[in-house]
Amino acid sequence: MELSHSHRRTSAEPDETDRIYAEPIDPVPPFAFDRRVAQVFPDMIKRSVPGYGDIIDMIGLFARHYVRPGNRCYDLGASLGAATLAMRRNISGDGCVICAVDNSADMLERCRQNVEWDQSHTPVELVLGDAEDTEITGAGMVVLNFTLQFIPVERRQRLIRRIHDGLVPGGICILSEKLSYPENGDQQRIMTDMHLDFKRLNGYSDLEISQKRQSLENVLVSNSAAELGQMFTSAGFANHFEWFRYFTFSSFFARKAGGPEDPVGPVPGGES
Ligand code: GEK
Repeated sequence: MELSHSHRRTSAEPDETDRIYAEPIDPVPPFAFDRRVAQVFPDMIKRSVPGYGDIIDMIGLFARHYVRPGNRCYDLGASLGAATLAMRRNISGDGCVICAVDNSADMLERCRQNVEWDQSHTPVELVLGDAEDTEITGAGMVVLNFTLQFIPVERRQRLIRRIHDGLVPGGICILSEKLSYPENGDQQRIMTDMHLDFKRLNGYSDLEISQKRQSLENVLVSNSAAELGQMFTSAGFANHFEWFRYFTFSSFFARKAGGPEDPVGPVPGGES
């Protein structure tokens, strides 16, 4: 399989512009992944999360490098399936299955359309359910791309442990999150300001930015990088590190002990 960006598009439908918070709303309801969000989600996440497209592309490359024939892969909080398709387009080994899980029926319905539209061959199981209840087994790769931040804080460690336990030796977890900086007020303020400017640069008005921020209060709750690192360590991962950061947006790589020292990805006819 050649490396290229030619498969970057991940939606069956062209992106629809996010205008959900463009008009005044009073009171602003808590953010929910409902039908309106599902409709505009690709546009919303690209204009709101710095580096999102690059993280998706690199999830594909991690899959190419680490997923081995026969592995199961999980995309927990799959939304419209961008990470699922990135993995799918990069897995060439036989016998792999990708399990895409989301607890929003509206998001999963659009994910189903995107998976049906995509041409690559690895089977995808679509699961309408809670990431916390998903049985994880025989996993070569588990992706939580901006999902953990929506799960109650006190239950996050349990999920990270379940992911670790469900990975095969040498299997990997990619965890992307918006971070908080409790020990560095200056950094928190500067990175937050820069992120607001990033959203303005992408065409969001101050009203949209402020209403979206209100809607996410107590819905999206961030951890610090140190807290996430501690979760990986307590769960038993052999190593973990941050491979990406852009303002407050971060992505971690964590690997379970064992497996081949230097995997080169699924080589046709190679070991399982
Ligand atoms: C992407 N990963 O495009 N169980 C299952 N799904 C959940 C849960 C839960 N407990 N809580 C929230 N979700 C995607 C982007 S978006 C991130 C992920 C964002 C789902 C929720 O329905 C939504 O689809 C997703 O997690 C979070 O790579 O919008 O900032």
